[in-house]
Amino acid sequence: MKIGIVCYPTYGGSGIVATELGLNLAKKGHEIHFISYALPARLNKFQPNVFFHDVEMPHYPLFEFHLYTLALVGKIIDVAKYEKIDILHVHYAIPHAISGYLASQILEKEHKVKLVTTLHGTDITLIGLEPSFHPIVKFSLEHSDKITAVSGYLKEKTIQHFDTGKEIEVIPNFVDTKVYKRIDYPELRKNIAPDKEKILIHVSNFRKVKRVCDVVKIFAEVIAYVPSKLLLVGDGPESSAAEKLAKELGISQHVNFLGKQTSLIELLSVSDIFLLPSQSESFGLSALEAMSCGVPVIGSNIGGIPEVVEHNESGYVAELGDINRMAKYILELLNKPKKWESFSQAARKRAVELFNIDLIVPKYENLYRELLEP
Ligand code: GMT
Repeated sequence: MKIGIVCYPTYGGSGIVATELGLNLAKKGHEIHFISYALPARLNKFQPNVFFHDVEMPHYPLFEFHLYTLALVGKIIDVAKYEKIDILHVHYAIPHAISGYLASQILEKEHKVKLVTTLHGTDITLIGLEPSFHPIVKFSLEHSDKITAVSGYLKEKTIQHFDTGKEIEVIPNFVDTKVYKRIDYPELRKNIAPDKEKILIHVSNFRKVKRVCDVVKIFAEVIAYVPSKLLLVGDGPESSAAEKLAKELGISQHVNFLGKQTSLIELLSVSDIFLLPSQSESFGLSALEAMSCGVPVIGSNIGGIPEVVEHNESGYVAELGDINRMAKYILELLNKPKKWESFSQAARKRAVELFNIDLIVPKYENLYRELLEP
């Protein structure tokens, strides 16, 4: 099949899912055309059957604001027409779904394209609820040929807020468990934790919803009992607040701000606990990648997190903002090596058995095929 994939190119989970999906489909022989305003973060090396189309932004003094939605429509039309795309798969509804719809309508007489919209989270639970966006999201969902959501939670939220009457298929996010696996990196572990401290890790885009300051507060409670180090991977609006807090709490020498990193597998492999105390999370892809590397997850009991992390098996979930409880859960695992080992194995097993790329990508392939059936 010839598939166009529209996504955000940044480090966000929706862009990562879209990119990994496209790369895997390309390996299976499909022709994949990524369409975005920059090269997606994980599309950093040559692969056969993979093409990238840059959305160029026209500048004109009259336009005080960028007209990205329209520039994207133009690029989709161009790519769909000349590359003969069968399926246009847009990730994150705003504005991709409405751009996809407009492009397919404009093209209708010349070339038919089926539109698949995958919902990722705040496109439904936050931004999509803005009064000016709500009718557009609702319309674009009603006019998508297929809608998918990355968790049961997100499906329910979509029905609740948008009531389109259309079927929504849950296709969970996935991880390549052959790539994301725990490997020994003794040198790296020694560099980070020279006195055999435990290692806690958090990976995100440091937006407010990720509650990075909670991560620092939880760590402050843990380090009071167990010598540990905290790795903060990623960058975003909350970085400086988290840094300031670590200084105020007198623990900054044990907190490593690593910024955006590409070698996640190494860092996850040397980590003992992954922290995700978010206040909004439709799935929690970073938690799944950690689990695949055998890292138990401590997170909040919200959104799709409990669908990924099985409480008391592969990690623990606690009420949002319950720093005390999350710290207690971490200490429980750090102080009991046998328990940690069984959680680590359960986390890996869950990733392999439920969320492995080889199980999930065929679900998208089947969905595309069904849409193309005459
Ligand atoms: O929804 C967002 O704000 C952004 C989006 C992203 O691009 O990172 O994150 C969402 O999609 C991820 C991939 O499906 C999920 O793992 C995240 O849980 C989800 N974020 C939220 O729901 C806040």
